[in-house]
This record gives sequence, C-alpha cells and structure tokens, in this order.
Amino acid sequence: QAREKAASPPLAGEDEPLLLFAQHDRPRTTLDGLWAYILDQNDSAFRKPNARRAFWLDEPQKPGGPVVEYDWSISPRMEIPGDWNTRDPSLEWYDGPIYFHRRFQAPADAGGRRFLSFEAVNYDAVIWLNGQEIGRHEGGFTPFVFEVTGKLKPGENVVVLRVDDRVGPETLPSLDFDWKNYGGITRSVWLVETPTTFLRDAFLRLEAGQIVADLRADGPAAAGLEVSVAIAGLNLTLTGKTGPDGRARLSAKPPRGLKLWSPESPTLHDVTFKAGEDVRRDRIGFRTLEARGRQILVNGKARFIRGIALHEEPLGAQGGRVMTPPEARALLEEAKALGCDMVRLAHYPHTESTVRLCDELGLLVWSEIPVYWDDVAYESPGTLALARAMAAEMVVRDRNRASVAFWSVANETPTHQARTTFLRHVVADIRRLDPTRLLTAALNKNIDVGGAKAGQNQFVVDDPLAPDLDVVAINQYEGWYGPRTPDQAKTVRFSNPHDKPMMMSEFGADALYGERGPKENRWTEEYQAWVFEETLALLERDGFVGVSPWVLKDFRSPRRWHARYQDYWNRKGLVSNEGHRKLAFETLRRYYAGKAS
Ligand code: GCB
Repeated sequence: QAREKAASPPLAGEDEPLLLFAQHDRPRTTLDGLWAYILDQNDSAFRKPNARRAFWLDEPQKPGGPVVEYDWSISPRMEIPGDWNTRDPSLEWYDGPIYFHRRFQAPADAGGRRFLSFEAVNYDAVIWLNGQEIGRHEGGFTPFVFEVTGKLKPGENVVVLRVDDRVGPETLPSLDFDWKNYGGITRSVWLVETPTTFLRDAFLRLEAGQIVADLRADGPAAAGLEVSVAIAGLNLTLTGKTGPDGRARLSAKPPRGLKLWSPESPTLHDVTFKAGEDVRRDRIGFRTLEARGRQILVNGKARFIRGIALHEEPLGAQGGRVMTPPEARALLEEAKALGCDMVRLAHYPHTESTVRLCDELGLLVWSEIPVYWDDVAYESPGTLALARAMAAEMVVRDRNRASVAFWSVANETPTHQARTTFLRHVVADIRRLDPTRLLTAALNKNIDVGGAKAGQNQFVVDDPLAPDLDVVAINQYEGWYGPRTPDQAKTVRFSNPHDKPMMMSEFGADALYGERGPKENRWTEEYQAWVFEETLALLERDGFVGVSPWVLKDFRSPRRWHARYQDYWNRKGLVSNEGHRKLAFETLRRYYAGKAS
C-alpha cells in the first residue's frame, strides 16, 4: 500500500498537461503537408547512434568528410497528417520506427512565446528541433505541446520526429487489441504563438446551479492577473483576478432563460476569455448531467441513451486513421440517421474536431482511454502513470465540450485487485479535473471474472470497480461469441446490484455486406439483424437505460482472419467500410425511433 501510494500521489496542479487553451483561436502556423521519411526497421539510429545515421542532426555529407548514410533532401515524402500504413502501400503492415523530417519558416519573433503542438502521434514520439531534442511523448491519441521559445532560428528551421508505433507489455493499448495499429503523425502539427503571459487553461460549465469558470494563466505575470469570461447573448461577464498560483475561479448564477444544450437543441454560446492581454474565443454549451438512482438525467430529465460505437476510421476501401472534419461529419450523419443521441468514441480519444462536431450536431459523447483487455500491465507504475497522463490529456482537451457526457476509463478489463487499484487512480484524477461528467467503464461480460454466474443464465454486474463509477456498463455478445443462438439471448437475465444506471456498452455480430441467406447463417446480414432484434428486445426488461451497439462501420483489424468474411476487417459494422447499410441498420433505426422522446 505504502509503496503504491508513493508511486502515485494524487494528480497535482503542476501535473496537469499544458495544452494551450483554445488553440484553434491562436495565431499559428501549420506544419502539415509533405514530410520526408526514413524507415529504420532495426532501430539502429536510436539504439546505436553515430554521425552516419543521426537523422535528427540533418547534416549533409561534407566533401572529403566522413560518410553520411542518409540524405533527407532525396528521401520520399508523405502527406501529414497521415498514417504510413495507408499513405505508403509498402508500409501497410509495418510496425516500427520511422523518422520524419520537415523544414519550415518560423514567422518573425513577435516577442511572445512559441510552442510546437502535436494533436496526436501514434505511438511513441521523440522530437528534435534544429538538432536538439525538445521532448518525448507516449500514447497515440492525445495531444501534446512543447515550448520552443528561444529555440527557433529566424527563417528556416528543421523538425525531426522518431515515431515508433510498436506496442509492448507496458504500453496502452497493450499487446492485443481489436483494431489496426495505424502508425505515424496521424493528426495535425502546429507552431503556436502566445503572449508571454497567457491563458493556459479554462474550464467553463454549469455546475451545482452556477456557471463556473476555472482559469489558469501561465507566465511571469500570471499572479494577480485580471481575468474575465464574457458569454455573448446572455449579457453575462464574470470577472476576477488570479491568485498567486495563476488560477482564478469565477462564478455566477445563470441568467433566467439560459438556453441549455441538448441533443434536441444543441445551443452553443460565443464566449470570450481574457487573461491580461490574451483574449481567446470559444463556443460553449451549458447543460447538466446526473446519475440519479438508476436513471441518467440530461438537463434534469431522464433519458434512454441511444448510442452507437465507432472507431476513428473514415469510410472507404482502405480504412486509414486520419479523420478530416468532412469525413467525421459523414460518419456522424450516419449515427444521426440511425436516430442516435450518443456516440461512443471507441476505444481512445478521437480527434478534437470530431468532438466539436458532436457539440454542433447534438450528439452526446462517450470518450475513453485505451486501457483495453487483460494484457495491460496493471502492476506497472509506469503504465499507471501513462494511463493517468492520457486521461488528463483527454479531459483537459475536451472538458469544455457540452457533448461530452461520459469519461470511460477502460474496456473489458479483468477484475483483479491490481487492475481495480490502477483504475481507481485514474477515476480519482478525472474527478479532480472534471466533477461534472459521468464516470464509466465498459465492464467485462466473462463468467470467470465475476460477470455472470455459471449455469444460471444470470449476468450480474458485480465488478469491484462499479462503486467507483457513476454508470455501470457491460459489453456482451450473446448470440455471437457465446454458446447461445440469438433467440436464446433472452434466456439470460442481466442484473445490476448497484443502485446506479446500467448501460449495455456493446453487443453485435459480424455480417459481410451483401451476404444474404437464412437468418441462422452466420455472417449474413440476416443473422446480424436477428442479433439486434433479440438483444434490443431485452434491454428494457432488464433495466438498461442506454445502449451503444458495436459498431457503426466495419473497421480494419489484424485479428479478424476469416479470409472470406473478414479479410482483416471487423465486420460488425451496421454499414460496410464503404458505407453501404446492412439490414441491422434498419432494425436499430426502428428501435431508436420508438425510443426517441
Ligand atoms: C469487444 C471489444 C471491441 C471488439 C468487439 C468484437 O468486446 O470491446 O473492441 O472489437 O468486442 O468485435 O469482438
């Protein structure tokens, strides 16, 4: 116990990630575009560095000098953001280190501060600026920022990354997971400018009947700084001063007639944040969330959550990891066409613009960190620190989005003590960073981990983590993986001994689009639709207050081997990878139409 405590003190203010509040509204230069790349399959340059292969130094061969075995100017180029698996067909199955190189012009120094900002790099990144290492980051789905004030040259600069997408026993996700491990600089890269003292963080929300803003300034003038938050249309401006720690909490009673954000009417307000000379704008919605007894309440009203899960993979023959806003919109419009009011962004934080789109479209969001399955090193202090860092990056990036309703800390994890202790740390951190969201996890359905009592057809949610959560959720695949046929699913009773709302966070079945036949035939659209009919029918009986079937779209996965039906795609999509709707799409649409309030 004592050792564990020493390894994991509660998240302290200094440990909150530096993410540059409202980055989209700051002066910034894109570093997207063509980057040169060099494959280092044996990881020689990093493990055994020497001048011949110090890619980060970008030193050209000198006439008569020692040999240099690379030349960035003639290396192939790749469009960034990009995953190398789809950008370069010869790298479709490559896992390992790749170096990326880009020259860029730094804008003239305006006297403020500058940051290199990465929206996501999968998985492990080492970054050099002009030959000097400026930082490292682990984790493929969350943003990170390094300050480079004073490190840029006037005019041309060089940034080099080593990106290694290999997973290992202590990474997150760990060794086994059901999606393609797309490697690369998968989201945008920016050079961002801020004033010397700037608003590093702001969190504005409706909490306990008040509009509350937590602000944090960073820089030499951060203490005693005038700060304000003005909400357009409400005639409301909160003002105050930061304390010695650069932080301020402002609050006010919400004005009468405040229009709340809801899936039915996703009202967003234009908000202006000021911290000294730093003035930033964002669009923010206000709403309340509550788990009361066994109900989930949005704006004080109980609702049945009509969800769907999706991976971050656009429609198309290839898959791929880069998700542009139009591609995200196309997928989210399919979720809307199903009648969904929630998307489960599985199994890792999706790109920020997707969450912003959910704010606009009126889709609640379930956002998750990739603590996935039982291979995770739950005993490792390093892995715990990584999970906590990921959770903090996820929450700090998205806690101003009204759409975000659920923070999920895990998916289908075992129930032993080490895992539960591990997840409790993450839950505690998230509650500290955001007391307004519902904490959840997709819990296991396996009999041997306490989900179900063998023989009784009685699945009990008795996970030891349940008391720490606001909403208990279970994944279950009766009619697909289990011994029962879809119609026998109703012989199983799901029960929840906790006085908490219960959701079914997954169910589903593989179907190859266009494969038709008797419903008893696996892989047909009919079979999948049958699983949906039978499962949806028992939700209300057993007290579920929400569901997010698996999954909106077929997605690539190296562990789906059936050469005819899968071909390295998970085929549980309601639409095929190219966007054709399968029969079960209509089954779910009809069910949700009956549920819409
Ligand atoms: C699950 C996992 C999900 C898989 C799915 C499947 O339980 O949570 O990531 O893709 O089952 O298709 O087996």
